[in-house]
Order: sequence, then structure tokens, then C-alpha cells
Amino acid sequence: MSIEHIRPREIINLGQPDTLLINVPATFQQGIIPDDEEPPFGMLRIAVASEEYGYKPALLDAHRGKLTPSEIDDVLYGLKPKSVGINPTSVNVPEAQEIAELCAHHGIPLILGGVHATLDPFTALKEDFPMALAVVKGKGEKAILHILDDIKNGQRTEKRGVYYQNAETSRRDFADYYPLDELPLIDQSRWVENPLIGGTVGINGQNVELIEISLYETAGCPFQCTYCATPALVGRNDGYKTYYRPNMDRILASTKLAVELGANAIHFIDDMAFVNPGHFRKFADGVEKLKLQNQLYWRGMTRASIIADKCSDEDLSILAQSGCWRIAMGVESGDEQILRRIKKGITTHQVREAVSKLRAVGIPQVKAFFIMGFPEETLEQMETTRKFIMELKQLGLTDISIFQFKPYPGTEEWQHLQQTNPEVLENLYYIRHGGSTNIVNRKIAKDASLPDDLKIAAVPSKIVREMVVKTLEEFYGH
Ligand code: B12
Ligand code: SF4
Repeated sequence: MSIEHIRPREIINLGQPDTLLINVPATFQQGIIPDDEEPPFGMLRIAVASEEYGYKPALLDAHRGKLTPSEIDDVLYGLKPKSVGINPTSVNVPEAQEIAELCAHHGIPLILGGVHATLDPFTALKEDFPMALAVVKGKGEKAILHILDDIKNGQRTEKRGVYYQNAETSRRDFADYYPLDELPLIDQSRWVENPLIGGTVGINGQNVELIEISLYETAGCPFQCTYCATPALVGRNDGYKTYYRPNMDRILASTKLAVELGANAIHFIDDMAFVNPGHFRKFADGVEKLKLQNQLYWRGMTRASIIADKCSDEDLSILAQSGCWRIAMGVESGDEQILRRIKKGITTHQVREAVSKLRAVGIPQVKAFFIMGFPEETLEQMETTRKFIMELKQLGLTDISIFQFKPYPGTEEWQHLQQTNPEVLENLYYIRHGGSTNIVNRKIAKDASLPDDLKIAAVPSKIVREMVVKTLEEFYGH
């Protein structure tokens, strides 16, 4: 029964929700949605903010629930929400359109927010979702309150970041920020189906049973990598503040709640779990005060330059003692020229330092992410990355992911390709626009890899993919 997927459960007995937030499935990229995807934290924030202000929100995670359009239709029919909010990215606009059409069919006002709405509000509003009431550019917590008030009062009033169909097309304003410290804690037992993910991991030669929960505590990221959409999503070039952190009491309160729900491990999925050692030192103090030391594991992302240049040996010992079992870092390339080109802000020297130092203080696992096939990247430069990865393995790197570069709207690389190689952008099957595909195409189109002969790097896509596979096989010894 698709209604079983509705959260919070009690909403079913409380009558019509003021808004039903539907996490749009993204099936095209992977064909199959894995079982351990992260919950939609943007929607969770909106839900708890609107509940705090007296509204009755509900959440349908159609992505994690793997719901079909007809199952979503059943929920709309059964629940009859007063409005629906959806969150398409650039890769699942057609899926979102199917939901939008269902809403239009039921006469339910539709609100759009998240990646696609923020990057291109007017295309979203006028071309892709002409049936929508409004789109929100940027953070949704305050904007949705405004829209729900407007719906209640039968009006459409102006507000920063809220774009109704008649909005002035010269607008670029982002929605106002909702202070993260003031946001109610997100009780995942109410809002998320199966928030705890069990698994065994090897930590210092022992198999440890982790019951892990994901948390997303910050907002944005202070950096500006050219292949990443985050700078555009946070309004970096429009003069907005790019990174917010709540205070440590808030992060510890979320941690405590996670433990109360049965977790013994936290996965901080923030773009940057910490940007200086003060952050994890305070976290370590808090874990001790909560009497959770030696009982709680955690993992998160940071940058090589932060570990190499900002952390002393003492800082890093504290990091290890705080229960951190894995640090992951976006390294992307072993070629200095590429690192400068993508504005990564790190050097290979810093990466070597970071890996060695983390392992030396006893962090059990260090993971690095790489990308091969950046625009104009040569095979030699990818080869440099391959050799660098093997060198890092010798220094103690335990895990890697390597992605083939794919351009996404909102990134500096997308703009670069628009100017230098626009025909490439016509061949990206994972970016699909309004009306061009339907449910049948989506079900059969499982392979969203780049066409073999497409040339974004200096060599065709097939060669890049072979290099990715070769490097992974060499690293993992297959
Ligand atoms: C977690 C995550 C995932 C999870 C998604 C789980 C899920 N479905 O919910 C997984 C791992 C599955 C994933 C996969 C992918 N992802 Co992803 N992902 C993220 C990540 C890191 C965090 C999202 C998040 O929770 N943010 C935290 C919350 C608090 O912020 P938020 O989502 O922005 O929400 C705020 C506003 O946007 C707004 N808002 C959000 N939703 C709504 C809805 C309404 C109605 C309103 C009014 C407002 C609103 O208000 C929120 C609160 O302020 C983002 C990067 C990022 N920092 O956002 C990338 C990101 C969304 N992913 C991205 C990409 C490219 C992908 C992949 C295509 C990668 C790949 N090559 O496979 C795949 C696609 C998956 C697929 N199956 O096809 C890009 C999207 C770029 C684009 N132009 O579309 C991002 C932006 C990364 C980046 N920086 O470039 N991803
Ligand atoms: S890739 Fe990571 S570090 Fe770079 S801008 Fe995006 S989120 Fe920030």
C-alpha cells in the first residue's frame, strides 16, 4: 500500500495535510534505486519548519520508496493534500513532470523547490512546469511558510525567492535563510522510513557492526569547484553567504537523538563535515560529555588542505579518538594543472600529507573521490591521476571512488562547454527536458553513461571509461 510510505504516520488520521512534499524519484541514472539512499534533508527541513509554524506537512519519499506514478496517484487521491511540493534536480525533470500532471489532474496547487528550481526558476516555471503555482529559488523553509500563508489567504504576495507565474523575469533573488540553530530537530523516526542502515565494516582489523544514520547539519560549502553545482545553488556569484554551520549544541542534539533512535554510527553527509579542527574538537568534547566516547562511530567529508595545513598532530589524534572511522576527501585529480583548472584549491602535496597524517594518527579508513575526463583532459593527465592513486594507496589510502566527468547545469564546466563545445551538451541523455521523454522511455533507458564516441576530454568517452575501470581494478587488486 503506497499510503504506508507517508510520514509522519499520524498525518493519515489528522485529515488533509497543508502540503505533501514528494521526493521525486531519480530512476534514470541508475535504473535501480539502491536501498541505502540518503533521506531528502531539504524536504525534512521544510517539513519541520512548517510544522513549527502550525501547518500540517506530510512527506512522501517516492525515491527511497521506489514508487511508481500510479502509486503516487493513489496517495494524492487518498490524502487530498492542500498543496504538493516537489524537488527535481537536472536529472529527473520528466519524473517530476509526471507528478505535476497528476497534481494538475487532482487540482492540487504545486510548489517547486530544490536544484532545478534554484538554478533556472523561469525555465522551471514557464516551460517545464507551467501548471505550477510557484517555484522557490534557494532555501525553502521560510519561502514555503509564505506560500502556505498565501494559499490559506487566497492571495499571491511578493517575497524574496518566491516566484509565482507572473513574477518579473529579471528577478534573481534567493529566498531568505532560516537560522539552522532555530530549526526544530528532525526526528527521523517520525519522518523517514527505515532511517537506520545496518552493516559490518572492518575497523582496525575487526569487524564492527554499525547501525548508521545519516545527518546533514550544515548548509552549502565555502569552496568553488568548477564541476560542482553548489556554488550556483548557494548564490555565490550573486553575493550571498555560501556556507552556514549551526552551533555545536545543535549538532550534538541531533547526534543524541540519533543514538536514542538506536544508531551507534553517524554519517555526516554535509558537503563539508568540518572546515577547521575547532569543529571536530568541539564535537569530540560533546561526545565525551554525552558519555558516548568509545560507543559512537562517525564519518564525514572534508578537504585535504584542511587536514594537511590546519590540523596539528594533536588535533588529528582527537579526531581519531572522537570515533571517526572514515574521512573522505574530494581529490579529483593527481595532475596539478587539472587541480588548478577545476579550482580545487588543493595540491597533490597536501593530499599526500593528509592521507599519511590521517593514517598515522589511527583513522581506520581514508577514502578519496576522483574524476577522470574533465573537458580537454588528456590521457596523460588521467595516467598521472592513476599513478597518484597507487602512490596514495602506499601511503595508506583505503578506499576510492572514481567517476567519469559528466557536465551538470549550474556548474562552471557547463558554461565552459556551452561556449567551447556546445554540441556535446545535446548528447547528454541523463539531462532530459520537458516533454521529451515519458514513463516508457524512462523504464527502458537504464544506461545514462556518456556515448562511447562523445569527446569532452581530449580522448573519447570510451577511453576515459576504460581508464576509470583499469584504475579501480588496479587499486582493488582485481
Ligand atoms: C544527498 C545527495 C544525493 C543522494 C540523494 C538522496 C535523495 N534522493 O534524496 C544521492 C546519493 C542518491 C544522489 C545522487 C545523485 N546526485 Co546528488 N546530491 C546530494 C547532495 C550531496 C545533498 C542533498 C541534500 O540533502 N542537501 C541538503 C539540503 C538541506 O539542502 P537542499 O537539498 O538544497 O534543500 C534546500 C533547498 O534546495 C530547498 N528545497 C529542496 N527541496 C525543496 C522542495 C520544495 C518544495 C521547496 C519549496 C524547497 C526545496 O530548501 C531546502 C532547505 O533549505 C547534493 C548536494 C547538496 N549540497 O545539496 C547533491 C546533488 C543534488 N546531486 C547531484 C547529482 C549530479 C547527483 C547524481 C546525478 C550524481 C551521479 N552522477 O550519479 C545522482 C542522481 C541520482 C539518480 N538516481 O539519478 C547534483 C545536482 C546537480 C544538478 N544540476 O542537478 C548536486 C547538487 C551535487 C552538486 N553539488 O553538484 N545525490
Ligand atoms: S565539490 Fe565539494 S568542495 Fe567543491 S564546491 Fe562542491 S561541495 Fe564544495
